[in-house]
Amino acid sequence: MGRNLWSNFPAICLRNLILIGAITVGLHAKTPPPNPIAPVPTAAQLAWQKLEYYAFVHFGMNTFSDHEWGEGREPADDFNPTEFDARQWARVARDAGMRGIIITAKHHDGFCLWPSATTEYSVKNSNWRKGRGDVLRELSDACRTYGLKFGIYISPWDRNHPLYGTPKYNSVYKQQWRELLSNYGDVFESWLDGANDGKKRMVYDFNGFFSTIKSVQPGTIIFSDAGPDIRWVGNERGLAGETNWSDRDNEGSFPGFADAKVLNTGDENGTTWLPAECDVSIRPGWFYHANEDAKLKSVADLMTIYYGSVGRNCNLLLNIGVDRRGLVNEHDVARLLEFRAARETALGANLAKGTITASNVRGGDRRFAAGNVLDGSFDTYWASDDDVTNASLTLDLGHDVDIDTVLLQENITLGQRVRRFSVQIWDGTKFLTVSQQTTIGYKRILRFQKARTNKIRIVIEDARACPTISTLEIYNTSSDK
Ligand code: FUL
Repeated sequence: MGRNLWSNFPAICLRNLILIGAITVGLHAKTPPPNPIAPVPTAAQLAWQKLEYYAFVHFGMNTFSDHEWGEGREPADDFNPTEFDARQWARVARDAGMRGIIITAKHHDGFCLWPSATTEYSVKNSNWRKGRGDVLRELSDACRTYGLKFGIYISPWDRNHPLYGTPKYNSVYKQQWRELLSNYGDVFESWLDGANDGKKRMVYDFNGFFSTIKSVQPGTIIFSDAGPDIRWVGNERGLAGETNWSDRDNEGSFPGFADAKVLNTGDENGTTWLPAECDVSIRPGWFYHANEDAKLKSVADLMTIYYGSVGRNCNLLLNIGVDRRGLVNEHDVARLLEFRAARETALGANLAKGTITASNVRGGDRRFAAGNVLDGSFDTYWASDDDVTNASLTLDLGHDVDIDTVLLQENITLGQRVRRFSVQIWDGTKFLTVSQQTTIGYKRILRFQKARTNKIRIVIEDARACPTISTLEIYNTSSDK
Protein backbone atom coordinates (compact mmCIF):
# COMPACT_ATOMS: atom_id res chain seq x y z
CA MET A 1 0.00 0.00 0.00
CA GLY A 2 2.69 2.42 1.22
CA ARG A 3 4.97 1.37 -1.62
CA ASN A 4 2.12 1.84 -4.10
CA LEU A 5 1.50 5.42 -2.96
CA TRP A 6 5.14 6.30 -3.35
CA SER A 7 5.39 4.69 -6.75
CA ASN A 8 2.28 6.66 -7.89
CA PHE A 9 3.59 9.94 -6.45
CA PRO A 10 4.78 11.47 -9.74
CA ALA A 11 1.49 10.58 -11.45
CA ILE A 12 -0.58 12.15 -8.63
CA CYS A 13 1.53 15.32 -8.77
CA LEU A 14 1.13 15.55 -12.52
CA ARG A 15 -2.64 15.03 -12.27
CA ASN A 16 -2.99 17.77 -9.63
CA LEU A 17 -0.86 20.11 -11.69
CA ILE A 18 -3.07 19.54 -14.70
CA LEU A 19 -6.18 20.13 -12.55
CA ILE A 20 -4.81 23.37 -11.07
CA GLY A 21 -3.75 24.47 -14.55
CA ALA A 22 -7.20 23.76 -15.98
CA ILE A 23 -8.91 25.71 -13.19
CA THR A 24 -6.53 28.65 -13.69
CA VAL A 25 -7.06 28.68 -17.45
CA GLY A 26 -10.81 28.37 -16.84
CA LEU A 27 -10.81 31.38 -14.56
CA HIS A 28 -8.92 33.48 -17.03
CA ALA A 29 -10.89 32.43 -20.10
CA LYS A 30 -14.15 33.96 -18.80
CA THR A 31 -16.74 34.52 -21.50
CA PRO A 32 -16.88 38.23 -22.31
CA PRO A 33 -20.28 39.93 -21.95
CA PRO A 34 -22.11 40.81 -25.17
CA ASN A 35 -20.98 44.00 -26.85
CA PRO A 36 -23.49 46.82 -26.38
CA ILE A 37 -25.63 47.45 -29.44
CA ALA A 38 -26.06 51.20 -30.08
CA PRO A 39 -27.79 53.33 -29.01
CA VAL A 40 -27.63 52.76 -25.25
CA PRO A 41 -28.94 54.87 -22.33
CA THR A 42 -26.76 57.26 -20.39
CA ALA A 43 -26.54 56.64 -16.63
CA ALA A 44 -29.02 59.52 -16.12
CA GLN A 45 -31.50 58.06 -18.63
CA LEU A 46 -31.28 54.66 -16.93
CA ALA A 47 -31.82 56.20 -13.48
CA TRP A 48 -34.82 58.11 -14.88
CA GLN A 49 -36.32 54.94 -16.36
CA LYS A 50 -36.11 53.19 -13.02
CA LEU A 51 -38.44 55.83 -11.49
CA GLU A 52 -41.33 54.37 -13.55
CA TYR A 53 -44.20 56.34 -11.96
CA TYR A 54 -44.48 59.93 -10.73
CA ALA A 55 -46.95 62.81 -10.48
CA PHE A 56 -47.75 65.79 -12.66
CA VAL A 57 -49.46 68.70 -10.91
CA HIS A 58 -51.18 71.40 -12.96
CA PHE A 59 -51.72 74.23 -10.52
CA GLY A 60 -51.81 77.97 -11.23
CA MET A 61 -54.07 80.78 -12.32
CA ASN A 62 -56.29 78.33 -14.23
CA THR A 63 -57.12 76.62 -10.94
CA PHE A 64 -58.81 79.86 -9.82
CA SER A 65 -60.30 80.96 -13.16
CA ASP A 66 -61.59 77.45 -13.99
CA HIS A 67 -59.79 77.47 -17.34
CA GLU A 68 -57.53 74.98 -19.06
CA TRP A 69 -55.78 77.57 -21.22
CA GLY A 70 -56.06 80.97 -19.53
CA GLU A 71 -55.17 84.06 -21.52
CA GLY A 72 -53.03 85.68 -18.87
CA ARG A 73 -55.52 88.47 -18.15
CA GLU A 74 -56.63 87.63 -14.61
CA PRO A 75 -55.07 89.87 -11.96
CA ALA A 76 -52.24 88.20 -10.02
CA ASP A 77 -54.37 88.55 -6.90
CA ASP A 78 -56.79 85.93 -8.18
CA PHE A 79 -54.18 83.33 -7.27
CA ASN A 80 -55.20 82.72 -3.70
CA PRO A 81 -54.99 79.19 -2.29
CA THR A 82 -56.52 79.16 1.17
CA GLU A 83 -54.81 76.10 2.71
CA PHE A 84 -51.75 75.61 0.49
CA ASP A 85 -49.68 72.70 1.80
CA ALA A 86 -46.99 71.26 -0.47
CA ARG A 87 -46.19 68.65 2.19
CA GLN A 88 -49.66 67.21 1.74
CA TRP A 89 -48.97 66.83 -2.01
CA ALA A 90 -45.71 65.06 -1.24
CA ARG A 91 -47.32 62.78 1.34
CA VAL A 92 -50.04 61.81 -1.10
CA ALA A 93 -47.55 61.15 -3.89
CA ARG A 94 -45.37 59.03 -1.60
CA ASP A 95 -48.34 57.08 -0.26
CA ALA A 96 -49.53 56.52 -3.82
CA GLY A 97 -46.19 54.83 -4.65
CA MET A 98 -45.03 57.68 -6.88
CA ARG A 99 -41.36 58.62 -7.06
CA GLY A 100 -41.57 62.36 -7.73
CA ILE A 101 -43.65 65.42 -8.61
CA ILE A 102 -43.42 67.66 -11.69
CA ILE A 103 -45.09 71.07 -11.21
CA THR A 104 -46.37 73.55 -13.82
CA ALA A 105 -44.20 76.42 -12.60
CA LYS A 106 -45.67 78.42 -15.51
CA HIS A 107 -48.47 77.39 -17.88
CA HIS A 108 -49.55 79.05 -21.13
CA ASP A 109 -51.17 81.99 -19.23
CA GLY A 110 -47.68 83.09 -18.14
CA PHE A 111 -48.40 83.26 -14.39
CA CYS A 112 -45.28 82.20 -12.48
CA LEU A 113 -45.59 80.23 -9.25
CA TRP A 114 -42.22 81.56 -8.13
CA PRO A 115 -41.23 85.23 -7.69
CA SER A 116 -39.50 85.52 -11.06
CA ALA A 117 -37.51 88.63 -11.94
CA THR A 118 -38.54 88.16 -15.60
CA THR A 119 -42.19 89.24 -15.20
CA GLU A 120 -44.64 91.06 -12.97
CA TYR A 121 -47.15 88.27 -13.48
CA SER A 122 -46.30 86.01 -10.55
CA VAL A 123 -46.96 85.11 -6.93
CA LYS A 124 -44.93 88.14 -5.85
CA ASN A 125 -47.80 90.40 -6.95
CA SER A 126 -50.55 88.35 -5.36
CA ASN A 127 -51.83 88.58 -1.81
CA TRP A 128 -51.02 84.93 -1.20
CA ARG A 129 -48.58 84.88 1.73
CA LYS A 130 -48.58 88.71 1.36
CA GLY A 131 -46.64 88.43 -1.90
CA ARG A 132 -43.84 86.51 -0.23
CA GLY A 133 -45.04 83.04 -1.18
CA ASP A 134 -43.09 80.70 -3.46
CA VAL A 135 -44.75 77.45 -4.55
CA LEU A 136 -41.47 76.17 -5.98
CA ARG A 137 -39.63 76.71 -2.70
CA GLU A 138 -42.25 74.94 -0.60
CA LEU A 139 -42.72 72.08 -3.04
CA SER A 140 -39.02 71.42 -3.62
CA ASP A 141 -38.48 71.39 0.17
CA ALA A 142 -41.44 69.03 0.65
CA CYS A 143 -40.16 66.67 -2.04
CA ARG A 144 -36.76 66.50 -0.36
CA THR A 145 -38.42 65.84 3.02
CA TYR A 146 -40.47 62.98 1.62
CA GLY A 147 -37.70 61.45 -0.50
CA LEU A 148 -39.31 62.40 -3.82
CA LYS A 149 -37.74 63.69 -7.01
CA PHE A 150 -38.69 67.21 -8.01
CA GLY A 151 -39.37 68.28 -11.61
CA ILE A 152 -40.48 71.43 -13.44
CA TYR A 153 -42.62 72.33 -16.46
CA ILE A 154 -42.58 75.84 -17.86
CA SER A 155 -44.55 76.51 -20.99
CA PRO A 156 -42.69 78.32 -23.76
CA TRP A 157 -46.04 79.74 -24.89
CA ASP A 158 -46.70 82.76 -22.67
CA ARG A 159 -49.93 84.67 -23.22
CA ASN A 160 -49.04 87.40 -20.77
CA HIS A 161 -45.41 88.36 -21.30
CA PRO A 162 -45.07 91.68 -23.20
CA LEU A 163 -42.07 90.40 -25.17
CA TYR A 164 -43.79 87.24 -26.35
CA GLY A 165 -43.79 87.12 -30.15
CA THR A 166 -40.45 88.95 -30.42
CA PRO A 167 -37.03 87.24 -30.57
CA LYS A 168 -36.23 88.82 -27.18
CA TYR A 169 -38.70 86.49 -25.51
CA ASN A 170 -36.33 83.56 -26.11
CA SER A 171 -33.95 85.18 -23.60
CA VAL A 172 -36.79 85.66 -21.11
CA TYR A 173 -37.67 81.98 -21.31
CA LYS A 174 -34.04 80.94 -20.88
CA GLN A 175 -33.75 83.23 -17.89
CA GLN A 176 -36.81 81.59 -16.34
CA TRP A 177 -35.11 78.19 -16.62
CA ARG A 178 -31.93 79.66 -15.13
CA GLU A 179 -33.83 80.99 -12.13
CA LEU A 180 -35.64 77.73 -11.57
CA LEU A 181 -32.66 75.44 -12.03
CA SER A 182 -30.38 77.59 -9.84
CA ASN A 183 -32.56 78.07 -6.80
CA TYR A 184 -34.50 74.95 -5.90
CA GLY A 185 -31.98 72.11 -5.73
CA ASP A 186 -31.85 69.10 -8.05
CA VAL A 187 -34.46 69.01 -10.78
CA PHE A 188 -34.74 65.45 -12.07
CA GLU A 189 -36.83 66.37 -15.11
CA SER A 190 -37.20 69.60 -17.12
CA TRP A 191 -40.43 69.42 -19.11
CA LEU A 192 -41.39 71.52 -22.11
CA ASP A 193 -43.77 71.33 -25.02
CA GLY A 194 -43.83 73.14 -28.35
CA ALA A 195 -47.02 75.12 -27.61
CA ASN A 196 -47.12 78.30 -29.72
CA ASP A 197 -49.52 81.18 -30.18
CA GLY A 198 -51.87 81.00 -33.17
CA LYS A 199 -51.30 84.65 -34.14
CA LYS A 200 -48.13 85.90 -32.45
CA ARG A 201 -46.08 82.89 -33.60
CA MET A 202 -42.69 82.57 -31.98
CA VAL A 203 -39.62 81.07 -33.59
CA TYR A 204 -38.39 79.28 -30.49
CA ASP A 205 -34.67 78.79 -29.94
CA PHE A 206 -35.07 75.20 -28.78
CA ASN A 207 -31.38 74.34 -29.04
CA GLY A 208 -30.62 77.41 -26.95
CA PHE A 209 -33.28 76.34 -24.41
CA PHE A 210 -31.75 72.87 -24.14
CA SER A 211 -28.19 74.15 -23.76
CA THR A 212 -29.26 76.73 -21.17
CA ILE A 213 -30.98 74.04 -19.12
CA LYS A 214 -27.99 71.70 -19.31
CA SER A 215 -25.52 74.48 -18.53
CA VAL A 216 -27.17 74.93 -15.13
CA GLN A 217 -28.08 71.31 -14.38
CA PRO A 218 -26.21 68.87 -16.65
CA GLY A 219 -27.88 65.94 -14.91
CA THR A 220 -31.51 66.96 -15.51
CA ILE A 221 -33.52 64.90 -18.00
CA ILE A 222 -35.15 67.09 -20.66
CA PHE A 223 -38.57 66.01 -21.92
CA SER A 224 -40.08 67.20 -25.19
CA ASP A 225 -41.43 65.78 -28.45
CA ALA A 226 -37.83 65.68 -29.56
CA GLY A 227 -35.90 64.96 -26.39
CA PRO A 228 -33.00 65.50 -26.11
CA ASP A 229 -33.23 62.96 -23.25
CA ILE A 230 -36.76 61.52 -23.30
CA ARG A 231 -39.67 61.81 -25.71
CA TRP A 232 -43.41 62.34 -25.60
CA VAL A 233 -45.31 59.13 -26.32
CA GLY A 234 -47.50 60.83 -28.95
CA ASN A 235 -50.83 60.95 -27.09
CA GLU A 236 -52.28 62.13 -23.77
CA ARG A 237 -54.10 58.86 -23.07
CA GLY A 238 -51.18 57.24 -21.29
CA LEU A 239 -50.70 54.47 -23.83
CA ALA A 240 -47.52 53.49 -25.63
CA GLY A 241 -47.53 51.36 -28.75
CA GLU A 242 -47.49 47.59 -28.27
CA THR A 243 -44.21 47.83 -30.10
CA ASN A 244 -42.14 50.42 -28.34
CA TRP A 245 -38.46 51.01 -29.04
CA SER A 246 -36.44 53.44 -26.96
CA ASP A 247 -34.36 53.86 -30.10
CA ARG A 248 -35.43 56.86 -32.16
CA ASP A 249 -34.58 58.59 -35.44
CA ASN A 250 -34.58 62.03 -33.93
CA GLU A 251 -32.87 64.01 -36.70
CA GLY A 252 -34.96 66.98 -37.83
CA SER A 253 -37.68 66.69 -35.18
CA PHE A 254 -38.29 69.44 -32.65
CA PRO A 255 -40.98 70.17 -30.04
CA GLY A 256 -44.35 70.70 -31.67
CA PHE A 257 -43.24 69.00 -34.91
CA ALA A 258 -42.85 65.28 -34.53
CA ASP A 259 -44.91 62.43 -35.92
CA ALA A 260 -47.17 61.29 -33.08
CA LYS A 261 -47.49 57.79 -34.56
CA VAL A 262 -43.75 57.27 -34.61
CA LEU A 263 -43.35 58.79 -31.13
CA ASN A 264 -45.72 56.06 -29.98
CA THR A 265 -43.52 53.19 -31.19
CA GLY A 266 -40.00 54.57 -31.56
CA ASP A 267 -37.78 53.39 -34.42
CA GLU A 268 -36.21 49.95 -34.40
CA ASN A 269 -33.11 51.26 -36.14
CA GLY A 270 -33.10 54.71 -34.54
CA THR A 271 -29.70 56.16 -33.75
CA THR A 272 -30.66 58.07 -30.56
CA TRP A 273 -31.64 56.57 -27.20
CA LEU A 274 -34.89 58.42 -26.48
CA PRO A 275 -37.27 56.49 -24.21
CA ALA A 276 -40.90 57.60 -24.00
CA GLU A 277 -42.91 59.10 -21.15
CA CYS A 278 -46.71 58.79 -20.97
CA ASP A 279 -48.40 61.94 -19.60
CA VAL A 280 -52.06 61.52 -18.78
CA SER A 281 -54.50 63.12 -16.35
CA ILE A 282 -56.53 61.29 -13.71
CA ARG A 283 -59.28 63.83 -14.55
CA PRO A 284 -60.75 64.91 -17.90
CA GLY A 285 -58.78 68.19 -17.69
CA TRP A 286 -55.22 68.95 -16.57
CA PHE A 287 -56.26 71.63 -14.07
CA TYR A 288 -58.65 71.07 -11.18
CA HIS A 289 -62.33 71.81 -11.90
CA ALA A 290 -64.89 71.07 -9.19
CA ASN A 291 -67.38 69.90 -11.81
CA GLU A 292 -65.04 67.02 -12.69
CA ASP A 293 -64.95 65.56 -9.17
CA ALA A 294 -67.19 62.69 -10.25
CA LYS A 295 -65.32 62.12 -13.50
CA LEU A 296 -62.03 60.70 -12.33
CA LYS A 297 -60.65 57.71 -14.20
CA SER A 298 -61.67 54.43 -12.59
CA VAL A 299 -59.17 52.04 -11.04
CA ALA A 300 -59.73 49.75 -14.04
CA ASP A 301 -58.90 52.65 -16.41
CA LEU A 302 -55.76 53.40 -14.41
CA MET A 303 -54.68 49.75 -14.48
CA THR A 304 -55.11 49.74 -18.28
CA ILE A 305 -52.94 52.86 -18.39
CA TYR A 306 -50.35 51.26 -16.12
CA TYR A 307 -50.08 48.17 -18.31
CA GLY A 308 -50.04 50.41 -21.40
CA SER A 309 -47.25 52.65 -20.10
CA VAL A 310 -44.96 51.10 -17.47
CA GLY A 311 -45.91 47.73 -18.99
CA ARG A 312 -44.79 48.92 -22.43
CA ASN A 313 -41.34 50.29 -21.79
CA CYS A 314 -42.45 53.78 -20.67
CA ASN A 315 -42.57 55.92 -17.57
CA LEU A 316 -45.99 57.06 -16.34
CA LEU A 317 -46.49 60.75 -15.50
CA LEU A 318 -49.95 60.81 -13.94
CA ASN A 319 -51.50 64.25 -13.48
CA ILE A 320 -53.49 64.76 -10.26
CA GLY A 321 -55.93 67.43 -9.13
CA VAL A 322 -54.77 70.14 -6.71
CA ASP A 323 -57.75 72.33 -5.89
CA ARG A 324 -58.31 75.97 -4.91
CA ARG A 325 -57.33 75.25 -1.33
CA GLY A 326 -53.91 74.21 -2.61
CA LEU A 327 -54.45 70.59 -1.57
CA VAL A 328 -54.65 67.37 -3.55
CA ASN A 329 -58.40 66.94 -3.69
CA GLU A 330 -59.98 64.12 -1.62
CA HIS A 331 -61.34 62.41 -4.74
CA ASP A 332 -57.88 62.20 -6.24
CA VAL A 333 -56.31 61.04 -2.97
CA ALA A 334 -58.81 58.20 -2.65
CA ARG A 335 -58.40 57.08 -6.27
CA LEU A 336 -54.61 57.18 -6.10
CA LEU A 337 -54.60 54.94 -3.04
CA GLU A 338 -57.10 52.55 -4.62
CA PHE A 339 -54.89 52.41 -7.69
CA ARG A 340 -51.87 51.58 -5.55
CA ALA A 341 -53.79 48.81 -3.77
CA ALA A 342 -54.93 47.41 -7.13
CA ARG A 343 -51.34 47.29 -8.41
CA GLU A 344 -50.23 45.54 -5.26
CA THR A 345 -53.03 43.00 -5.50
CA ALA A 346 -52.28 42.31 -9.16
CA LEU A 347 -48.48 42.39 -9.12
CA GLY A 348 -47.61 41.79 -5.47
CA ALA A 349 -46.94 38.04 -5.52
CA ASN A 350 -44.40 36.89 -8.08
CA LEU A 351 -45.00 33.21 -8.90
CA ALA A 352 -41.79 32.73 -10.91
CA LYS A 353 -40.09 30.18 -8.67
CA GLY A 354 -38.73 26.78 -9.62
CA THR A 355 -36.13 25.34 -11.94
CA ILE A 356 -35.19 27.43 -14.92
CA THR A 357 -33.17 26.35 -17.94
CA ALA A 358 -32.17 28.02 -21.19
CA SER A 359 -31.79 26.59 -24.68
CA ASN A 360 -28.42 28.35 -24.88
CA VAL A 361 -26.21 30.03 -22.26
CA ARG A 362 -23.47 32.35 -23.37
CA GLY A 363 -20.18 30.42 -23.37
CA GLY A 364 -21.82 27.94 -20.98
CA ASP A 365 -20.79 30.52 -18.37
CA ARG A 366 -22.66 30.70 -15.06
CA ARG A 367 -22.49 34.49 -15.13
CA PHE A 368 -25.01 34.44 -18.00
CA ALA A 369 -27.13 31.57 -16.70
CA ALA A 370 -30.92 31.36 -16.93
CA GLY A 371 -31.21 31.65 -13.13
CA ASN A 372 -30.18 35.32 -13.33
CA VAL A 373 -33.68 36.26 -14.50
CA LEU A 374 -35.13 35.07 -11.18
CA ASP A 375 -32.64 36.64 -8.76
CA GLY A 376 -34.46 39.98 -8.36
CA SER A 377 -31.49 41.95 -9.69
CA PHE A 378 -31.70 44.12 -12.80
CA ASP A 379 -27.92 43.98 -13.23
CA THR A 380 -27.56 40.22 -13.67
CA TYR A 381 -28.99 38.72 -16.84
CA TRP A 382 -29.32 35.67 -18.99
CA ALA A 383 -27.53 35.97 -22.34
CA SER A 384 -27.01 33.62 -25.25
CA ASP A 385 -24.00 33.26 -27.54
CA ASP A 386 -23.50 36.09 -30.02
CA ASP A 387 -24.78 34.15 -33.02
CA VAL A 388 -27.96 33.01 -31.22
CA THR A 389 -30.92 35.36 -31.63
CA ASN A 390 -33.58 32.69 -31.22
CA ALA A 391 -33.46 31.13 -27.77
CA SER A 392 -35.79 30.17 -24.96
CA LEU A 393 -36.11 30.04 -21.20
CA THR A 394 -38.16 27.26 -19.62
CA LEU A 395 -39.36 27.58 -16.04
CA ASP A 396 -40.57 24.43 -14.31
CA LEU A 397 -42.80 25.70 -11.48
CA GLY A 398 -42.96 22.29 -9.80
CA HIS A 399 -46.73 22.42 -9.36
CA ASP A 400 -49.81 23.81 -11.10
CA VAL A 401 -50.50 27.53 -10.80
CA ASP A 402 -52.99 29.95 -12.37
CA ILE A 403 -51.23 32.67 -14.33
CA ASP A 404 -52.31 35.50 -16.61
CA THR A 405 -49.38 37.94 -16.72
CA VAL A 406 -45.69 37.85 -17.49
CA LEU A 407 -43.22 40.64 -16.68
CA LEU A 408 -39.93 40.75 -18.60
CA GLN A 409 -36.98 43.14 -18.55
CA GLU A 410 -34.07 43.47 -20.92
CA ASN A 411 -30.72 44.64 -19.63
CA ILE A 412 -30.95 47.85 -21.67
CA THR A 413 -27.49 49.01 -20.64
CA LEU A 414 -26.49 46.79 -23.60
CA GLY A 415 -29.17 48.29 -25.88
CA GLN A 416 -32.73 47.24 -26.67
CA ARG A 417 -32.59 43.97 -28.58
CA VAL A 418 -35.71 41.82 -28.69
CA ARG A 419 -37.86 42.17 -31.82
CA ARG A 420 -40.30 39.33 -31.24
CA PHE A 421 -41.05 36.88 -28.46
CA SER A 422 -43.78 34.54 -27.32
CA VAL A 423 -45.08 33.17 -24.04
CA GLN A 424 -45.96 29.48 -24.01
CA ILE A 425 -47.49 27.25 -21.35
CA TRP A 426 -47.29 23.49 -20.90
CA ASP A 427 -50.69 21.79 -21.26
CA GLY A 428 -49.48 18.37 -20.04
CA THR A 429 -48.27 17.16 -23.41
CA LYS A 430 -47.05 20.18 -25.36
CA PHE A 431 -46.33 23.92 -25.15
CA LEU A 432 -49.13 26.23 -26.30
CA THR A 433 -48.53 29.85 -27.29
CA VAL A 434 -50.67 32.14 -25.13
CA SER A 435 -49.22 35.40 -26.39
CA GLN A 436 -46.90 36.60 -29.10
CA GLN A 437 -45.47 40.07 -28.95
CA THR A 438 -42.72 42.31 -30.26
CA THR A 439 -40.56 44.52 -28.03
CA ILE A 440 -39.59 44.21 -24.35
CA GLY A 441 -37.18 47.05 -23.47
CA TYR A 442 -36.73 48.17 -19.87
CA LYS A 443 -40.00 46.53 -18.84
CA ARG A 444 -42.80 44.64 -20.56
CA ILE A 445 -45.87 43.46 -18.73
CA LEU A 446 -47.87 41.12 -20.90
CA ARG A 447 -51.38 39.96 -20.06
CA PHE A 448 -53.13 36.91 -21.46
CA GLN A 449 -56.10 34.73 -20.73
CA LYS A 450 -55.75 32.98 -17.37
CA ALA A 451 -54.28 29.48 -17.69
CA ARG A 452 -53.33 26.71 -15.26
CA THR A 453 -49.92 25.19 -15.84
CA ASN A 454 -46.75 23.89 -14.20
CA LYS A 455 -44.30 25.03 -16.89
CA ILE A 456 -43.87 28.28 -18.79
CA ARG A 457 -41.57 29.00 -21.70
CA ILE A 458 -40.42 32.38 -23.00
CA VAL A 459 -39.24 32.10 -26.58
CA ILE A 460 -37.16 34.95 -27.94
CA GLU A 461 -37.98 34.51 -31.61
CA ASP A 462 -35.99 37.34 -33.10
CA ALA A 463 -33.60 39.97 -31.79
CA ARG A 464 -31.23 42.63 -33.10
CA ALA A 465 -28.44 40.81 -31.25
CA CYS A 466 -28.24 38.01 -28.68
CA PRO A 467 -30.91 38.51 -25.98
CA THR A 468 -29.89 39.88 -22.55
CA ILE A 469 -32.82 39.28 -20.20
CA SER A 470 -32.65 40.61 -16.63
CA THR A 471 -36.01 39.66 -15.21
CA LEU A 472 -38.84 37.18 -15.55
CA GLU A 473 -41.81 37.48 -13.20
CA ILE A 474 -45.18 35.73 -13.40
CA TYR A 475 -48.49 36.77 -11.88
CA ASN A 476 -52.07 35.84 -11.40
CA THR A 477 -53.55 39.34 -11.42
CA SER A 478 -57.21 38.45 -10.95
CA SER A 479 -58.72 39.30 -7.59
CA ASP A 480 -60.36 35.85 -7.18
CA LYS A 481 -57.01 34.17 -6.40
C1 FUL B 1 -49.98 70.46 -23.30
C2 FUL B 1 -50.72 71.69 -22.76
O1 FUL B 1 -51.28 72.44 -23.82
C3 FUL B 1 -51.79 71.21 -21.82
O2 FUL B 1 -52.52 72.27 -21.27
C4 FUL B 1 -51.13 70.39 -20.72
O3 FUL B 1 -50.29 71.22 -19.97
C5 FUL B 1 -50.36 69.24 -21.32
C6 FUL B 1 -49.64 68.41 -20.31
O4 FUL B 1 -49.41 69.73 -22.24
O5 FUL B 1 -48.99 70.80 -24.17
